[in-house]
Amino acid sequence: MSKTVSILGSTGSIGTQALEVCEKHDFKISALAAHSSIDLLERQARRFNPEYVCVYSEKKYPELKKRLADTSVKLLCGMEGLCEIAALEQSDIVLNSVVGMVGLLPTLTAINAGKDVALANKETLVAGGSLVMSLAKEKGVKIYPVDSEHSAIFQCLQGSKRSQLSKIILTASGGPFFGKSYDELRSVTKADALKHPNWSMGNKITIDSATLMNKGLEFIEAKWLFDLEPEQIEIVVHRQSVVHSAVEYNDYSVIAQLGVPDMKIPIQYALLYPDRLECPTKRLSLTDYGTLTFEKPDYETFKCLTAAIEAIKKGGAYPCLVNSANEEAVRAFLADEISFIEIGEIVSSAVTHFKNFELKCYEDVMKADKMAREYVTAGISGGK
Ligand code: MN3
Repeated sequence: MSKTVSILGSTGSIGTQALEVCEKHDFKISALAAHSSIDLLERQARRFNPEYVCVYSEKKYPELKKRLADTSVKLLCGMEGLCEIAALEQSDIVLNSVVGMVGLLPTLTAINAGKDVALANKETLVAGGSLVMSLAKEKGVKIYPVDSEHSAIFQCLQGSKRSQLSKIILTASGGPFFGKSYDELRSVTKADALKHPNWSMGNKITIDSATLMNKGLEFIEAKWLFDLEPEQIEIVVHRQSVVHSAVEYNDYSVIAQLGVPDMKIPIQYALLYPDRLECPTKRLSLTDYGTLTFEKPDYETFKCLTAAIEAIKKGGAYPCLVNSANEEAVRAFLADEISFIEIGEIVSSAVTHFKNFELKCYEDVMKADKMAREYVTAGISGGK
């Protein structure tokens, strides 16, 4: 049952943990791609011996080329390289864990090439959900969710009739600022926002967890992955991150998936599906936790969450517009250009600012992306 895997985003948090899983199960790595961390990428290339390596940053290409000169690795770069890797003949599955909108085209390319995709890139479904899901259906390609919540839902759907599902319960850790008032959020710093209670992740997703935008994006992803109406998705704050999500059927049976908060479990399920073998992580002890709590989210304080749900209800270009507005706002926050609460203000304003349109092709998605980014950067440099 050994598989051949291509990993896009191999030096990030998901990518490095995926390599641990692949090593544990003797999977062959056909290709590795990363944005610009060439020290780690070089080490990974030497250790896993992929046929192809891609560095997205063209500036880093010459240096990595020099360093890998003594190996047989074929070095690629840029979006062209990412897409070449996404479509490799020899790969059984493509893990897409790149961060941001950059991930959409490689996903579409992999699907077009008939490759199953283990999907950790949120933007793929948030911005291009209708395109991606209809193309996957047309090509008979499977999309395996890697995110812990969506993996949990996917696991809870096994062995039951999808037509008898009544709703899903998407759990949220609540992030580092759960319970704070809007006023209290005015003074939070970058360092506060980068401290997540349960998960260790990249900077972008850690800020998204603090604003709860992450849950908003996951709400949108769940809608596309599981073909749901927004009304069928309930968000519940669960501080311990042990129940990774749940589903409710027509008989009101609720089935949940539990485990320690470690991404290796959902990564492994996506790569090994339907097999369940020992995972390089800890076992869950319910008695060590003792108490699990569940609360309603605060939609007034966490404006990003409300905006994302509003966006998917409106449909069309809106999910893409709010996602891109958020990416720009988070970039500006990390660059000390705006305060924490301004992220929410910017994202909420993006849900009302634009005239809606349909996303019929990749170019439409790029157009919406550009519109939202220009709107946000103009607002910031104009003294927002
Ligand atoms: Mn998640």
